[in-house]
Amino acid sequence: MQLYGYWRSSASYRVRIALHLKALDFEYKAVHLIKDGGEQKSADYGQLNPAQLVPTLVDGDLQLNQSLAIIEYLDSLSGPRLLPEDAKQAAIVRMLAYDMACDLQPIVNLRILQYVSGTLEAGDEGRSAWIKHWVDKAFTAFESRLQTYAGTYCVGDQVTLADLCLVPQVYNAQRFGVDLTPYPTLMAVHDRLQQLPAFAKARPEAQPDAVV
Ligand SMILES: N[C@@H](CCC(=O)N[C@@H](CS)C(=O)NCC(=O)O)C(=O)O
Repeated sequence: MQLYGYWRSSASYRVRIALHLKALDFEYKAVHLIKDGGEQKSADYGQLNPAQLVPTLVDGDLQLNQSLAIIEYLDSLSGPRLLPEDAKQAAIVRMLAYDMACDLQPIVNLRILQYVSGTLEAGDEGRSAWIKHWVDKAFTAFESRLQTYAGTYCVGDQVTLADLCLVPQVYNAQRFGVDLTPYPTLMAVHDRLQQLPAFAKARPEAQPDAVV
């Protein structure tokens, strides 16, 4: 199996956590999202993902984009289930996962930030304000959901897809200096997840392409 990703990419980070939780061997192929305008835009990488985004998982003749589709595929292969068997619980897990992966990550993704700061001329200050605004919106709702659903982790006491989607967005928010003290439950769950070996191995700074 090969994972094409980037150390700081939150969508790649989710998939790395899943691969480590499932103890699946994989070869990490770094795609530099910044160098020379971004390797994700190269013709070679376009063969792997015409949307010019990471991650891509290659498993034999299967070539997959979209981190949530990749994680559901990995979930079907082995190891502890990231989506509960119970249909209602699974729907709750998906709801929290999508809060992060569908309603937050896409609007703080690199190309959006480049458009805001560059094309719309908002600069670094405008970019920071944008990130803070949307993180606060999403994390306020998530903090509220956790009052209902959290146990040790986002939904009860088992690690689920929701946890894989939360941790990378916290990394991203911290990277851009967002104050996370208004979200104590979210941060408590995050801190417990960070104790798990699979989450530690998946951290951006632990990747071969990390620049720290
Ligand atoms: N919905 C996609 C999102 C993928 C995505 O946005 N990837 C980002 C990194 S987290 C990317 O490749 N950005 C490159 C760019 O914006 O040019 C997924 O979950 O895989």
